[in-house]
Amino acid sequence: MEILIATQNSHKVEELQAILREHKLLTPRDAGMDFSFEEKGTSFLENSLGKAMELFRQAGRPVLADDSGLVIPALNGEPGIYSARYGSGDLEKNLEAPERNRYLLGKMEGMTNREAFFVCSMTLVLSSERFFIVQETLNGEIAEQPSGTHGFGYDPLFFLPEYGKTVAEIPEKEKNRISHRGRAGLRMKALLKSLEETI
Ligand code: ITT
Repeated sequence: MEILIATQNSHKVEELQAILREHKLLTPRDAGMDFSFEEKGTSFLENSLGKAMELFRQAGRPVLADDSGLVIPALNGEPGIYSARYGSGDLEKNLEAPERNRYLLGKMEGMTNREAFFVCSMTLVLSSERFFIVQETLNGEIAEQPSGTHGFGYDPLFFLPEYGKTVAEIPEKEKNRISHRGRAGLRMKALLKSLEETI
């Protein structure tokens, strides 16, 4: 089926389209819409539901939203729901990922507890009273320096001990199999299949 995806982030669309292969994901731009959403929630879940509901309100057709980010317990949960704008302060534009990653490494200088996890909260809205939310995580550690060129955002810093590599150093297919977004997307795929008859 065709699903509108409530995001401006082309990396998310690419990763999700590779998982939801049997569906056609359309960005608001593909659908001729100019969509933006101010995230005011206090959790990934609230922002994911908010984004999906707002686009559904405007478009009136099935919508999927992904709100995601990086959580670092030693930084009291930062960057968390502010992952996309972390380190940007009052700047009008968000920092580019390499600068943001440098900013994060600076914050963590000298810290020995480098545990971190990614979160992805995914919402499918079929009508204003009919929606489904899946939230998944990926555990890892913050590396001492960036490495790798795959993926996006914090991937070059996100070290997976069981691989001995960062997420940016593993093939994209493998990221999709194990990541927060990959896991949430696979559950969404199964859900969509089970809902087939009722949509
Ligand atoms: P939309 O709101 O338009 O979907 P966004 O990039 O602003 O796009 P979020 O508010 O969900 O999306 O912020 C997610 C940020 O978290 C993203 O910009 C990255 O910096 C980071 N992030 C999320 N998933 C990631 C992943 O798989 N790998 C690396 N960084 C990720």
